[in-house]
Formats: sequence, C-alpha cells, structure tokens
Amino acid sequence: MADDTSLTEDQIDLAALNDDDLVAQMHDDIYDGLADEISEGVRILLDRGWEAQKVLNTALVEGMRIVGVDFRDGILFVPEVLMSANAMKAGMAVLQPLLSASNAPRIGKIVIGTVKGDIHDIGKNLVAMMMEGAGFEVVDLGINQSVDDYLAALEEHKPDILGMSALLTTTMPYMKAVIDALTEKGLRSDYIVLVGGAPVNQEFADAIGADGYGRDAATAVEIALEQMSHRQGSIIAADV
Ligand code: B1M
Repeated sequence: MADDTSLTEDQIDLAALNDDDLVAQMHDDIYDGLADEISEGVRILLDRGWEAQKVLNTALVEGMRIVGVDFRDGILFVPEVLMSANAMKAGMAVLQPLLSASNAPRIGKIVIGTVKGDIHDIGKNLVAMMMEGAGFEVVDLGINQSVDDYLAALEEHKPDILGMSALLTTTMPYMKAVIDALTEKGLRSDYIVLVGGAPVNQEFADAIGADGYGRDAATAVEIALEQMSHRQGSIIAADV
C-alpha cells in the first residue's frame, strides 16, 4: 500500500492547498505561532509567482491583524502573541532579500528605532527593509530607544532621516520628547523626522512637529523619498 510517510497524520500538506486555502492556513499558522510552516508557506507563494509585497500584506500582515484583535479581546496572551510574532518574523526573513534588494542608487541614510518603553519591532523592521529596497542606507537601532540613544546615533551616523516607531498609546508621546530634544539642541532642521506605528496618525505627527507620517511601510518609503527630494532641492538651491 502506498503511504506518504513524510507527513504525520495531523500535518497539512501546504503545497497541496490552493492559494486562498493556503493563505487562510497561514493566518491560522501565524495565530498558532508555527514558524516553520510560515516560512514554507511564504516560499510556496513566491514559487507560485506572488510578489513579495503581496505575500507580506495578504498572508503575514493580515494574519497578525487577526492576532491583534484576539490579543485586544483577552483571548490571546503575551506568550502566545510572542510565538505569533516569531512566526511572522520567520516569514519576513524569507521575504527580506526580496524586499530590501535594490538596484536604486544610494539615496540617503536613515536611522530608525522603536521608542523608549516599547519593544514592538515587526513594523519597524518592515519599514527598515523597504527603505533599504528603495535605496536608503539603514541604521536600525532596535527597540526601547531613549532620547540619548537617538541623539548619540544621529551624532555617530549623520543620517538624513530619523525614523521613530511606536505601537503603544503610552509610548507615542515619547516621539515628541525626542523632537523637543533636537529642537533644544538646535539640531531639529538637520534631520527629516519620520514617525509611524499603529496608534500614530497624521494629526499626531503634525502636533508633535514631525516632518512625515507613514501609515504603513510602503507609504513611509514614499514620504521619505518625497522629503529627500525637497531636502536635496533646497541644498541645491542653497549652493547656487
Ligand atoms: Co503588543 N500591543 N503589547 N505585543 N501587540 C499591540 C500594539 C496592541 C494594539 C494589541 C491590542 O490590544 N489589540 C496593544 C496596544 C494598545 C494601545 O496602546 N492602544 C498592545 C499591548 C497593550 C501590549 C502590551 C502592553 C501587552 C501587555 O504586556 N499587557 C505589551 C507591551 C510591551 C512593550 O512594548 N513595552 C505588548 C507586547 C507585545 C508582544 C511582545 C507580545 C508582541 C511584540 C513582538 C515584537 O514586536 N517583536 C506584541 C504584538 C505582536 C502586538 C500586535 C498583536 C501586533 C503588532 C505588529 O507587529 N503588527 C499589536 C496589535 C496590532 O497592532 N494590531 C499589539 C504587524 C506590523 C506589520 O504592523 O507594527 O503596525 P505595525 O507596523 C506597520 C505600521 O504601523 C507602520 O508600518 C508598519 C508596516 O506596514 N509603521 C511605521 C510602524 N512603524 C513605523 C515607522 C515609520 C513609518 C511607518 O516611520 C519611521
């Protein structure tokens, strides 16, 4: 009798699923924190000709959105959501070379980090990858960055853009503390300040004096490019 010994009874053959069922299964696998299955699902979709961006948004980001709803409603707890985050990161690792690959000439440099008190880094990592893909040199400071950390990094790396991410309503005001510190030191106009994260919006960005707000990673790149062209335009104008 022919028998497929490569799969145990409760394992699903992801490659045998059609696109819609595979994406639905990947949402479940993110929910259940199954990193290996997510890496495999991402590879299958790419092999089927899906664009990296479509895999990211349809399979991964949407899966995480569902996790967020049950986290909010007290159905999922921190340890489970951490596993979901690991699964999401496993999928992002497969996509990373595609999202950050760039033939574009180096456009500028961005220093990016998640603000103090906040350890969420998935969205910030995505922004960093896509900035690289657009031709930016990216210095990723990681999470939980204090005013002093940002100032030291700006001094060391001399970027064009400072990017800050915050995922908590309690940490987003910290972005203003960083901008205020730049202003106090007379450094504010040296950098384009770009902010983002789930609770942040344009109104908040305007209120704290940021130069730009990115709703998502793709928009963040658009805004960064737009701001860079203004900046380069003004540098050229000042030179003549
Ligand atoms: Co947290 N968490 N979490 N969490 N967590 C949220 C943010 C929350 C909305 C969940 C909920 O209640 N529905 C809620 C915040 C509520 C609020 O403040 N209003 C919340 C909470 C409460 C908490 C804790 C306080 C829970 C607790 O301990 N009781 C705790 C806080 C820890 C801390 O930071 N001090 C906590 C912990 C965690 C985990 C560690 C378990 C884990 C993080 C793991 C990690 O990041 N390595 C986690 C996760 C995973 C989430 C959710 C479920 C998913 C976040 C995510 O990765 N989304 C989240 C629910 C949600 O957001 N719906 C939630 C996917 C990602 C691609 O999207 O990060 O929004 P996002 O990034 C997007 C855009 O926002 C934008 O582009 C990205 C890509 O498109 N963007 C930028 C982001 N940064 C940008 C910067 C830019 C421009 C655009 O320019 C520089």
